[in-house]
Amino acid sequence: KDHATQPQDRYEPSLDILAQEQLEAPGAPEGVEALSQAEFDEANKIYFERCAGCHGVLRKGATGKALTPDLTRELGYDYLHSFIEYGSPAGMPNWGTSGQLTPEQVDIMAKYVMLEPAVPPEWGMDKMKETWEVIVAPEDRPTEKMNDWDLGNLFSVTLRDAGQIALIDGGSYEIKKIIDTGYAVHISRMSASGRYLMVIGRDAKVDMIDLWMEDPSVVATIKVGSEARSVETSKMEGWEDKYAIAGAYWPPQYVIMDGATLEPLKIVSTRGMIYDEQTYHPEPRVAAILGSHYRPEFIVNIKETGKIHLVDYTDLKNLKITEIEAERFLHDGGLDSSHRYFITAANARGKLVVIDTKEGTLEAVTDTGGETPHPGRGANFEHPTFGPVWATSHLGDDSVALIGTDPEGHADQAWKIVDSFPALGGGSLFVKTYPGSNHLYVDATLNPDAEISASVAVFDIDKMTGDGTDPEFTTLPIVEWAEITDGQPRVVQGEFNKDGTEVWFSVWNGKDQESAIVVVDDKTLELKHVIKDERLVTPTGKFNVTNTMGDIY
Ligand code: DHE
Repeated sequence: KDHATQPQDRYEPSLDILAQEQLEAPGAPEGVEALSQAEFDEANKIYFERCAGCHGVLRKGATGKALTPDLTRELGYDYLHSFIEYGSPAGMPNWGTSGQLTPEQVDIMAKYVMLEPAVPPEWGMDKMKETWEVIVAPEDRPTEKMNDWDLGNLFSVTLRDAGQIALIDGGSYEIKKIIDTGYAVHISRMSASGRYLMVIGRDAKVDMIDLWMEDPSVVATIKVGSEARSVETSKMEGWEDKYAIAGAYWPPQYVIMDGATLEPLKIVSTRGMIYDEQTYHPEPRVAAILGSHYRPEFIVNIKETGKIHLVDYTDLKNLKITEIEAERFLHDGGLDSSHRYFITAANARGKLVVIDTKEGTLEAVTDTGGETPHPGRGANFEHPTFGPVWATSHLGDDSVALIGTDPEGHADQAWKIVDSFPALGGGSLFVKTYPGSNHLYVDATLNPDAEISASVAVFDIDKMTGDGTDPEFTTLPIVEWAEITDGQPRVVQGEFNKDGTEVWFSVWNGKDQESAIVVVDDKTLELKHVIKDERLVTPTGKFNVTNTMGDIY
């Protein structure tokens, strides 16, 4: 099927934290103009915030072209200047003509890319140990739950630009506590027992919160690099809460930590060969990480080399890593309903990669037929025609694709795209449903149209015929329900409560504007509640303790 591709806001990793690093200006050989330290500092900041996501910290190329001095000096100042000024149809933004960079900034950026790249510092065991702090030692922590909180129905909500999380009670909607975490905090994950909440900031700071304390607080913290996006814990039976793992964008590495103290135990660099070309890549970033339920392993997505590591944590001294050739630009993903298969997007390649976590092998690589799949953890449900499926929406077009996930009962459809149909528009980030729910929710957070990014599409699962006709959807006016009129709030990431009766959406506005969380009744699709509070600054991801602990989505 053809799907309308849509313009969308850019959604590439930006390396905000590296932009704060003070790096020394390199000298320039004859024929290349040097920059003053002040110009170099400004150029570095612009480069890490706007360019490094596509071109790489070391400028070796990723989704954007390589910009190493051997290439850029060949191209010359005039060529580079007009490329930065006007952009290209291949995806380079028109930084100059759009007014995002001033003429002076375009000038220094053209000169900057002709200089040697500035290399941010490494972050080995020495630095990890320096930043590691056990605030409450395990022996001083409670041996049972000391508060009257309904932990199973607690939500950890990312307050992105505040560098905090809000712990919100799923029954009363009361904000129980706000906790300071890392900068531009990104995701929360639960330990297998439901006791420890792990939160990671983009500054690679991991905070471990003990939910059993009378007043749940951070009990251990560490900085695992200078830029990061993912954290996870060991989920295998017999290994619950034993280990934690965090993956970094810079330096490109992941670290296994003690699950009770966050003591760093083993750092693995991801630098190495790209899976298909088998050429060296100096900065393969770590994207999604998942704790396997079938083996004592962490499943680690390595973006630029297109490899998935299955890291066996039973013996860290004799570490066994299964390295799977998958596809380049691995990003996010989740498990199927049986928890046996990990399905993940190689987003810039338009593909889904399926790993059999029981056998430890690659099961399939499938084209979604859409532009830039972005599933979050995906959504599992029983399709009336195709049986168990897993859904993803797309950033680059309006399509929702369903992949068959039942190789035993529906072998013909396993790991094939069985249906694809339009939702509200491009710029979608997350899909959501719940076991037993009849609804599939699809957001359109980054759609340029304010009305679309303010709404959510809902499909009736029992009306999906699978006969080629596109299922109809209902549009929920989430921002209108929140009664917020200033700014351009975007609706992002549905998350269910513990028993699957309500789904919560964030209304994500500017830092100085009002935001909210809108709670929808899953049966009636009616507004149930709006959570508003001046402490709810830029709420984005929401992680229900039970659902996050058990990978229910
Ligand atoms: Fe995320 C998950 C990376 C921007 C909200 N995001 C992830 C994961 C990765 C990632 C690798 C998977 C983690 C895992 O499962 O272990 N995100 C990135 C980026 O590189 C990117 C594109 C740009 C950047 O510079 O950070 C980016 N992400 C965003 C946002 O702008 C979002 C919408 C708002 C925010 O809070 O920053 C955002 N990302 C999320 C959320 C999840 C996530 C809510 C977890 C979804 C879930 O259901 O588990």
